[in-house]
Amino acid sequence: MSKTVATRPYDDQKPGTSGLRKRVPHFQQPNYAANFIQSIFAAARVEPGSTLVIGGDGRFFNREVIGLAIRMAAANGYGRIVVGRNGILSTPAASNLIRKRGASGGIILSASHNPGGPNGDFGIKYNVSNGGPAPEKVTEAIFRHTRTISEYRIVEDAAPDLSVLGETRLGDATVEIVDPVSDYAALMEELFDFAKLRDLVASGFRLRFDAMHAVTGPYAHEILEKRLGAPAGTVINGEPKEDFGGGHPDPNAVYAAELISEMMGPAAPDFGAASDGDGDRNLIVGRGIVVSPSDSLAVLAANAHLAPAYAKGIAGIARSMPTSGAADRVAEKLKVGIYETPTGWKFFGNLLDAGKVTICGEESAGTGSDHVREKDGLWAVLLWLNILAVRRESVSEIMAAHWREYGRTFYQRHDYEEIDKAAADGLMESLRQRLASMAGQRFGTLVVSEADDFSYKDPVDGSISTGQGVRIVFSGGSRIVFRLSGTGTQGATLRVYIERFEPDPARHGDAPADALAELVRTADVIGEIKARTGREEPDVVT
Ligand code: VG1
Ligand code: CO
Repeated sequence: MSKTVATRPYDDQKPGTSGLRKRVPHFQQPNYAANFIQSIFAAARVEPGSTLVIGGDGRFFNREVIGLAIRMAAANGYGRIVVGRNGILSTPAASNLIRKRGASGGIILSASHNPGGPNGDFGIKYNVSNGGPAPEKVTEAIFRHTRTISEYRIVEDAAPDLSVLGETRLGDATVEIVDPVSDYAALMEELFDFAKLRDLVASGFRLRFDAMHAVTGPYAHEILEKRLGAPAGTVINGEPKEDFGGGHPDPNAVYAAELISEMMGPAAPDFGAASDGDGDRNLIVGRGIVVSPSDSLAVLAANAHLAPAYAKGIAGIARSMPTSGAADRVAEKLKVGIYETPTGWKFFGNLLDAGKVTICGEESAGTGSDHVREKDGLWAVLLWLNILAVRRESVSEIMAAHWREYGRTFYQRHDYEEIDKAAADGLMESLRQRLASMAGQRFGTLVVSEADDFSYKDPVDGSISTGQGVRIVFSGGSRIVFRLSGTGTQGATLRVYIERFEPDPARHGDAPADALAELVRTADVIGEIKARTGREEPDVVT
């Protein structure tokens, strides 16, 4: 029934911030995907008969790799393989399913916010039994295995039809095709006050959700339109497409411009939101206001108690290092712990499992809680709606009140995409070499108080992650962070994160570009960005 196929290693299968991501043609090389999947199974070392969850964001090449993964799982000792119908599972829904089914792990086929299609991006990510992305010791073991792999195992039979719900036998395993939405929607009903949300919607409150032709379409149709009663048409771009309709499923000002322009216009609904390719990110837009993700994290943490699941309060907050300090001031006021982790959701898993934190977030439009072990786009939308349903204020009123209470942290991230890899490495290396002499240096009115290369010691398992981004802090607390992306597939992407705290309410209405102008200029001086990359401007400002 099953056979062993000889293969040879590839040298470039090192997982990045969130799994292995490459262009589709790269993944289509002989045995490229099979090698990586076999290496996952080798590193996972699961008990025979365990359950594995498989799903993806519906992008081009998903079906082929899902069929392959099912056949390989059946030959590698799994007893039950749970797959979303048509291979669809949003990342948070996959995380939920892993937890709910007591699975030993899950394979998620996605390149998240990266574009899809025959020449777009593809990705494979492994999540462990808590439902969260594999920690670094597992991704390192996967990578080690990819370097020496010589064979993989696969059953000879074809994988079952992914469109038919129910169970079939494949080799010694049972393959179960499940509805991708129902368990997730049930979880959302447990967390939030759906009766109150229905009242809000029935009161004439208007919302718009842009699924960007990605995985959240079916979830948003079911939850927002069917269960909450929002009119048909509330969800736009709600049909998942293999190439995301030619778009870039990244919910930010550049790629969700259609939603944002509607929200800034005269007939704007009360609330707008968008999610990314695999459904774990969220963009929140009020009438006339785009909420910065770092601020959204702070507002959600400060108001979470208004939703049933968090009525008893939160245990703590975790944010990735480049995320602004807005959440820190909320934690201080709530007298709960605040943790600063490297970029990527995998670093939140231990803190959530240990009950040290309830809410986590990243500046890259990811927020989530202990309900799963991934960031969760629709969860953030529903928590916002639950807060709005209780407070009955507009998004801009909520933001203004939040800034009055906590002060405002102006924030921007500047991305320089597909720059020359050697230039990017050189820029970071030069910064690292200058770190020791940086303190005390003056740039215009700014004086450097501290500079370092962020490293993190996990407070639960003691593991250490180094080289996680260069931080330059100025007296007064303003900050510039430089790091290279770990999710790109072409060249290098430089991310420059800039923030400044403003306590004065009279200045809270300033435009972020004005509030941050001196820091932006200084980032170029210190980072030598123009000189080293040849770029005059960032490609994306979020
Ligand atoms: C980016 C974001 C990071 C996020 C990661 C995965 O990583 O900055 O915050 O966790 O994408 O998100 P990087 O290394 O490119 O900066 V997703 O929605 O792609 O799963
Ligand atoms: Co994503």
